[in-house]
Amino acid sequence: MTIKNYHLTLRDVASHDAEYLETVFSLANGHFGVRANDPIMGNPITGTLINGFYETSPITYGEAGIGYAQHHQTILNLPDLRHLTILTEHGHRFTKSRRTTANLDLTSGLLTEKYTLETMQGESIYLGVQSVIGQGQQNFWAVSYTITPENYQGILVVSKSIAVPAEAEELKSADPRKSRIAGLPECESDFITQDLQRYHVKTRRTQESVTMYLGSLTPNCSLLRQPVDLSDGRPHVLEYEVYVGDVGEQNTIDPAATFLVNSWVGLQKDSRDFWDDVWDRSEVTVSGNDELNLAIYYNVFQLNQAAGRDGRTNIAAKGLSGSGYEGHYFWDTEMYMLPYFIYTNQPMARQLLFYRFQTLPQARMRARALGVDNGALFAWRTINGEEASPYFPAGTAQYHIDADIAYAVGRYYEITRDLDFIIQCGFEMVLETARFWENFGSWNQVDTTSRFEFHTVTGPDEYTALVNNNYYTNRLAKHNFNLVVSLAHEILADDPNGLEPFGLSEADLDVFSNLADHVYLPYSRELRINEQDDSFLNKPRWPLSKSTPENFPLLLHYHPLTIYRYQVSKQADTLLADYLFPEDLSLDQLKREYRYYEGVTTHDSSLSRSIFSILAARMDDPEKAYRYFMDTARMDLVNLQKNTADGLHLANLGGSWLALVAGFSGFYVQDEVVHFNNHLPQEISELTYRMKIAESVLEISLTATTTNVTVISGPIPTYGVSVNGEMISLVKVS
Ligand code: IFM
Repeated sequence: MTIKNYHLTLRDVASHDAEYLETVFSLANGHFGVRANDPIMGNPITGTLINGFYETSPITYGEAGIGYAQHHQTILNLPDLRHLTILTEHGHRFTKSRRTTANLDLTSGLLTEKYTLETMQGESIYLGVQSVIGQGQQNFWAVSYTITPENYQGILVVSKSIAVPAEAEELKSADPRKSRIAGLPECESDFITQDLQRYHVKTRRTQESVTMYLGSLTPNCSLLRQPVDLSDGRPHVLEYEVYVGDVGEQNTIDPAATFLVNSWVGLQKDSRDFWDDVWDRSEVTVSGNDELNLAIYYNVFQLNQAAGRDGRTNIAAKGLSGSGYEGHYFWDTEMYMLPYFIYTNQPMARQLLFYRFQTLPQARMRARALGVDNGALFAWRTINGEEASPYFPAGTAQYHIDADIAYAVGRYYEITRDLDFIIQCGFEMVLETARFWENFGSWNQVDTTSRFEFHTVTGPDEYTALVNNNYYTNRLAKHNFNLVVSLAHEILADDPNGLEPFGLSEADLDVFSNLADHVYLPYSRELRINEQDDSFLNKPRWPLSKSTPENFPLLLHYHPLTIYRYQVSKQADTLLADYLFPEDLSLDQLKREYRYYEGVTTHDSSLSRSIFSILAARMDDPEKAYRYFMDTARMDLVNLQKNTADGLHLANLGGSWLALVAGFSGFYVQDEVVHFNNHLPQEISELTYRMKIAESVLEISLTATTTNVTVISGPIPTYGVSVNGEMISLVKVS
């Protein structure tokens, strides 16, 4: 398979909203992200975001309650690294700027843009901007400006510095998806030499700090008031590099020496090497539709840009492309984005899971705050592991997050057999979450049946809150109980005393097995479908057919209590469980459920459509799957949710990969057998992608009539492979 030379460009780039462009063309490397702000106009609020660098402030409640989350955690908006000031020799400043082209090379990570600049007096020049972010060298970002005369051919005075941001006003928005503004941090800036600036930023409450350096890479070029003579009519190039330190890093680097090593060309190579490796492991080609192919390439690109790689950080709901949702990590990671990493890059998946592990102490404290004296409850939304959701009905009440994390640990182990990780970290998470379920649920005797139930819970559907027995939650809790038992047996098989450090006996395992067997899963005999919860099907239906597009998303137009009283879903809920556990239900039941829940779902959440696409494919309705997939694949490129300006929808990006892999190619793993089932829609003539399972890179290629799976590198796998229901033997291609 040849890696195509994919570039993201937008037609009529100048007609797009500036903030939308800033997000879409943002560059990131898991450590920090640089929004593609106009270098002249800038963006007064947001420019650079560092993963996990946040400020706290007390949450003020009108009416507080015991155990409510105490502190906001808000990612810091750091200075705009792309900003440049240009004056004519007469002191006329170029204040008007028009972006005429933008081109993001997805195979190298190089962003190339062109602008036309103008002073109030009508003098104009062209500005070319190329920028790249270090991928191996994760502390670096570099930019090259090319200035060319238009009607102005005199001397220019160019200045570049990291500017201390102005205090931004708190946003007055009723949109809960937008970020709050963190208070201004302490900032210090000095010029070590005329071509090297140091900028130090420290949060006031958390007392965390980061040091940045800005250096000129152009010989004899001062950062401030550098003259550039355009009278020769030729383009003039100025190159700069920025070092963005790690959070809390001691100031031990020698930036001048480091900058010499990481030249502009060096950083481009560093970036290209990284992307070569990514595409080698996870290339996806959708033939027959270039636009779609580009979209999926872009999504995979952005997933890789967003993911924290150090085990200390994770993937924010908006990645590092915007400050929406305050830079918080949600269940989005485990259920929507982690699968991509589990099946293409296991060391990264391990790091993302490790992040959760190191928040276990906070999760234990959270469980205590909820009156549970054994077990752990992970935060619904967080950066530092503490709960940061001030609205518990759609926050802490979504305690399915515990089982989501356990589920992800299980999926990781299934494919890696990484027992070391399980013993060191994974098992403790699965055990502590199982203990939470054991303590938070309750037994209920109904006629002759003993049921283990979970009351007052919010499932993934955030338009239905604080109900009893959410099907998704209960099904995932049941899985959590089963998983603790099966992983315990893996540990015991390795070491008969292996459970001692966890204070666990075989009798405890019997308790978990018994709980798993008795978790109640609501089912409607009348409709012959799984019920979203005990009350959902009894509520009046929201009159979706009478609602006009202006009424959506409902969360921006109606009080939660209005929405909660109706049978209306924001996103896939019961269907999400059906996707995760295909063995649970017959195709007929799936079809009934799909029809029913599709009729009450608004897809107001970006986490919804990908799941509807996957299940439509499984139901052999590839055309419907394709329609949902189109929305999923291009969500941010077409600004479908109308808030891409606040950042990309990372869960959907992961979901779009899943829609191809789990949907059109019917991939799932069960009982050590990897299954592929061809559900390709006619709009796609061929789908080819790569995945890494255990030590083998597989290439899967589907057309309307063929399904081929080959080993590209690594050993022939020991696990079974089933294609369209038949077990096959894999061969290695050289
Ligand atoms: O985690 C999601 C949730 O499921 C729907 N609202 C947005 C959150 C962050 O993406």
